Amino acid sequence: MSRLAFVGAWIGCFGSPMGAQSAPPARPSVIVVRMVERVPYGIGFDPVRVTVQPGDTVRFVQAGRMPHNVEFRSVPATADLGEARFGPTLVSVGQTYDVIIDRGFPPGKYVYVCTPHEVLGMAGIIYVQERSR
Ligand SMILES: [Cu+2]
Repeated sequence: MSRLAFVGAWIGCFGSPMGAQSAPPARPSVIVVRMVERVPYGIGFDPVRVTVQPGDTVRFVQAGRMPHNVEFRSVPATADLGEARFGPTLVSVGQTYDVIIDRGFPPGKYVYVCTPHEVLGMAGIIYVQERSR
């Protein structure tokens, strides 16, 4: 906080219009989750857990050779994921699949799996926070 205040004051010295404003609202972020296969821990989502805010995008990136997808298994009762509940299968390296955290994703805990590899423990969690303003 003190560092931010210092920077703000420093910018203000140069007459920037930014200097007089309060902190800008947080902008939507893209959070990358890679689908990986590696030794010795096997296949999985990396990172396994991510925390996001409404408006963010969770971007799944195929980084392995096996087909992977994202199927939500345990979500808040008020969630309405629509087609995002069962995502497409990614087959080629670098292919991506975006899950946009829109109104269908109210704050809470979202557990998902890769359908063909669930038995191997390929699962992850998205925590959707309240918008922090
Ligand atoms: Cu998989």
